[in-house]
Amino acid sequence: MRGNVIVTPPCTFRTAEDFAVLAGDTVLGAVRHSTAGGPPRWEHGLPVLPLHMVRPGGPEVVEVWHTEGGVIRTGEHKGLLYAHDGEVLFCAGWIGPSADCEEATRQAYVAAFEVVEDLGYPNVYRMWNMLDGITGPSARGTEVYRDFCVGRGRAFDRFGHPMPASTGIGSLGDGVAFYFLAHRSHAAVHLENPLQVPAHEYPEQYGPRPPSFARATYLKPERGRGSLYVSGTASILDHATVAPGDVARQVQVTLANIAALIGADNLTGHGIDGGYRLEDLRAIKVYVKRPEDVPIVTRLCRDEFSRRADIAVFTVDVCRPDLLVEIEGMTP
Ligand code: 3EB
Repeated sequence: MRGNVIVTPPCTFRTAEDFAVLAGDTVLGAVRHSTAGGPPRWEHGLPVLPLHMVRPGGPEVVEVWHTEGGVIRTGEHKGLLYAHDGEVLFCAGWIGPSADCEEATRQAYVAAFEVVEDLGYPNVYRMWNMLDGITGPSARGTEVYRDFCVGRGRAFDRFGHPMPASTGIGSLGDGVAFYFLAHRSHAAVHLENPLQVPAHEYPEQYGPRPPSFARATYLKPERGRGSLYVSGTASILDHATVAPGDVARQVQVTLANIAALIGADNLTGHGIDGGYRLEDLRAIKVYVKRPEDVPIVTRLCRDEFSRRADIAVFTVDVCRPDLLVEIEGMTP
């Protein structure tokens, strides 16, 4: 049996003030979407990753990962900070600005897989990557996101680890930051989207190494219903951007992508019973490239998602110049 603290969903979005009250009770780790980023740090004895995702004067959003019980242990490995409760591992790292984004990313991801192996949480089920200047030139004159994908891919190759649900998105500054979750015993079932080419099979026009992620990961307990983690999803069909310049249509295509991904047909095809709808999603993050699009994107999302869902909207770059929006979420 697990402890008696049941938190549904395992992730909530809080104000900085609420986090200060909560921390130390049911928290495993947190991500501060704030006005500056940097390396992960200890707060209340827990790993906290600051991300530069909010403009000055904007509200900080603290993404809190809760624990359902068990003794929390914490540690550090090559600059990565982590906490684990016997079932779930939360780990955060900072790659920072670097002369060689590919090699720095490779090393950071190698360190991440070392944590996973050393601590015995083999089932990585969700990763996030926030990249300053994501579509801009890297120090070596290529593109930051392309370098990142090469370095990350090399680390995946070395460990032979399955590719989980992920987010790759811009930030407003302070290099490259990442964090992830892994489970000790629940299986991670990785899903693809019937409407999209698997990202790891994108053709070369998008970069020398396709990105290493699955469209979603279903975390499957020994018995009972699991949770579905939806990757950052964009207005992409097959591998091509749809409706460049038309933000409303991009939101519609993105939401249709998510609906097809989480629906009963696709889940059954991956050996998972049941299915989900957009209104089942919680802890939703919406990334909008152009500040002027925030009101319409927010309205379109509010119309489709549950009023019970936490929805956070950030104004940051997306990984292709023609993509205007990316959306992610999870089921409780
Ligand atoms: C896409 O579908 C949009 O590189 O980890 C979405 C989710 C995207 C994750 C990643 C990138 C990543 O290709 C971009």
